[in-house]
Amino acid sequence: AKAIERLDYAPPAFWIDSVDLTFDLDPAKTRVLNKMQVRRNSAAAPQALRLLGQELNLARVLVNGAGTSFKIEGDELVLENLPEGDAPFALEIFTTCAPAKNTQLSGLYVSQGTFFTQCEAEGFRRITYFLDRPDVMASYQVLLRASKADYPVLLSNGNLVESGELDDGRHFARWQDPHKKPSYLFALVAGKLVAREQQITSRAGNKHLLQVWVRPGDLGKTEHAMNSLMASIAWDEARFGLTLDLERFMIVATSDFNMGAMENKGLNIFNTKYVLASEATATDTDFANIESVVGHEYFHNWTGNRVTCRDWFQLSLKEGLTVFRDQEFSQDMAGSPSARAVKRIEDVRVLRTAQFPEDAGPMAHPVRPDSYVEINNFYTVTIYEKGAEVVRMQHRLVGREGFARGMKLYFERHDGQAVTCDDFAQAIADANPASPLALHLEQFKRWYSQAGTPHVKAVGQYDADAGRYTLTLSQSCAATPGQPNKLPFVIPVALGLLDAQGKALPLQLDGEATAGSTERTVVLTEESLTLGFVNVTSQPVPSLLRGFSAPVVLDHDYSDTELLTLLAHDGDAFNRWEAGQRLMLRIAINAIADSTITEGANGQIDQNLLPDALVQAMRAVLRHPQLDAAFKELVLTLPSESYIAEQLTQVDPQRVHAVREALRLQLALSLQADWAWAWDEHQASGAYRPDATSSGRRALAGLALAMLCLAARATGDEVWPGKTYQRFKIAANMTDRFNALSALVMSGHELAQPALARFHALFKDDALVLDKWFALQAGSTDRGGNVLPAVKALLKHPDFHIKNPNRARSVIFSYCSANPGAFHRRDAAGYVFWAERVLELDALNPQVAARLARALDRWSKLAEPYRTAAREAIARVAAKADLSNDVREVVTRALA
Ligand code: DPP
Ligand code: ZN
Repeated sequence: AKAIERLDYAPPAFWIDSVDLTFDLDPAKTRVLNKMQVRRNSAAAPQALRLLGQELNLARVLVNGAGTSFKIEGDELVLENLPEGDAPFALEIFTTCAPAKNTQLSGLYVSQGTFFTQCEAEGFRRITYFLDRPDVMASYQVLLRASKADYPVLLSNGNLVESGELDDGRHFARWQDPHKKPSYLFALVAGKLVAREQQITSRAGNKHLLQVWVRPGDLGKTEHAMNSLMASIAWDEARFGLTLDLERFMIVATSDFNMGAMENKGLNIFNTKYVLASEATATDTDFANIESVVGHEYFHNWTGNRVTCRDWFQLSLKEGLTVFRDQEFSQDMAGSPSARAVKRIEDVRVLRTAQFPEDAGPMAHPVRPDSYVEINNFYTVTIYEKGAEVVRMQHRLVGREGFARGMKLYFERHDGQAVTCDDFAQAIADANPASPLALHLEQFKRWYSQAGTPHVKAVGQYDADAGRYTLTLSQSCAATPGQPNKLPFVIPVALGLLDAQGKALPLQLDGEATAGSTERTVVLTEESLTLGFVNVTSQPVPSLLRGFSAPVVLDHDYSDTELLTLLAHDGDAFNRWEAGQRLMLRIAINAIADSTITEGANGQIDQNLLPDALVQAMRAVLRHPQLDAAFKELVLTLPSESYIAEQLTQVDPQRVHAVREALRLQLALSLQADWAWAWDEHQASGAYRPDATSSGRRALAGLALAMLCLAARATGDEVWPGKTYQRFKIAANMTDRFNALSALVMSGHELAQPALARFHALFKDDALVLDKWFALQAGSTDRGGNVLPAVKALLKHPDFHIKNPNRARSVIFSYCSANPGAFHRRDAAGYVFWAERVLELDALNPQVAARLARALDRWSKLAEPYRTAAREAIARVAAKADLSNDVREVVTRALA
């Protein structure tokens, strides 16, 4: 398949004003009658109408009620003999499809006896022939007909206008969407479902019906999703003045779903993972994710649905903005400044462990890509998370109120339109004409067009006699595929200065009459910028890139003492955490390179690597009387193996694993008494609540237990594993239970086996909990290569189903993508396993297969023998003749 280029965009040659769809739903053969009102786009040159369709059986095409000639060219239905002029004409197309055979889960498919659709990005063409592109927006009317006994609930977008009985035990429902929409937002659901309902009245006084539809046994797990939906609606009204524009808003959950969830107009379809929760079956993280994903999809109703994308290159227009909005929502829900900082740290951790590697690898692409073969491959952390950072920088450059003004202008200008990333930035800038964003708008847009993670190098120089501190910031960005040279970015750098005692210093730049506040944001636009701070009475410690004010790597030659000062005192919680991470990262990197530090026969390093001062500093954080538990848990967690690996030019994954494990063991052993204290101190009292404070306490207690079990493994102590097993058995909620199970499994204690067996027996009927059970084992700490055989055994488990994406991810992705220490084996068996699974999945579900294919993105950074073996495995996949476009694009880029 050939690449699609952004610059080739042309408006559609025809518009489709309305669509009237009739479905006769049958798993084996569903009949779809599609009646459209079509007219020529008078602005485009006269040409044939080319409708897209995939895996459809075409039975009939009528133009204004009469037969017409047509051609099929690949995926296109080509109509040449259409009425002249730009008057609308009726086009009727009758096709059938086979939902039961649809294992790709794109288009119309069946999951556990219920029909679902997934149309983003290009699934609608698997339902009927259409101009399946986001800039064609139509009014939809949908008639659903099906067996009433098998499919008692019939749902589609918008309002239910009519329903009733038909002959032969069938029934029907007619739905009408009051809003025009692109085809990717179409949805239907038909099956045996029940709903939790809620009537609400908006601030504006409008009444709405909210529904969360699930399988009958799951109704008891929908309260949190409903609460999250109500909170989302209230938040968007309060923060952005955006109200719900529908009488009815529905969420439906399915177990078989490629993504997390989908924002279909008025009929969001969700992966059950992001709907169902009870304290007995869902962890605090699950609760937080549900809140965030429900918010995300709801916020799309404006940012994505009311204003949509002109073409798929603009995907981040809706995704980056909507991730920014869901991040802000979660922060506002978390409440306190420190809980907000915890959320920010978690978001940055995702960006740095997943997006930075993407930006440095073969799949690197700008936030607004220039070219793709398969758009499904571009639902990436770059489009989503980096896209959100690009919006966040705009927010910073115009301020909170300015950003709200910009959003208002964006909707005034573009409501009902399909627009571009440029249109968004323009609206934010135009609403804030004096802002640094408006001043540097064209240059700022390089964040959309240039791939790669910029580095900002900071060099400070203190002149004691003059009381002057000079700080030079300079930027650079490495080449990425297709982009050898980068031009300077607009980089907001929030900063402060601390004295040696950790006190924040008032900031006064050269030429300023008086000192201002202790924090400011400077904007780096040139290759370098020199700042002169005056009246600085002692050597300062700079706190740079506060709150992670730009998605860059900050290089500064901090001394250990400076970092310890920041860790102990920085008023910016993000940088306080960051100082600890830098200290531990530095130790890890030095140890990895140090050939005198050797691994024993068991692959372990038996030596202390952390200096005493750092252990003491970690203890001080752990025991700190004021810091939040959630923050402590983040500080006391070492940088991940993948993040450490990204700092190296050549990666020996086993070495990285061994060093990180040695660091973890040292923290476990040297802080044993402190971990025991932390465990005792953070026991919950009262009813379970998933709020930020209580979940932070559980997270720290969970880390403590993991460390105590790890230490016990080294000392032979049986008390803590015993206590952990006890906690596992009697835990009152899934978070505590799973943390205890995980502590036993990850420390490799023999009690892990009975605990796993017991857990399986308890939850064998709950698919989402079984996913955790599978994922924990596939993600377990490798000891002498024991994880791969365990993973292979899990694939043979009666509860393993490769066609179910959640289950496939829980085993295969947890091993290949999330467990580097177990996956990168010297014998290459992990890579062989990977190649087999990519091919196996590709025959069933190319989207999921292509995600897995990316597990070896960073192969060229690997040391030998991994590098050659990984490349061979990729080449083996690439050699397969009939690969999907999805996987083909990933492996081709990887080998380029
Ligand atoms: N369902 C995906 C999301 O909400 C794609 N739109 O991000
Ligand atoms: Zn989204």
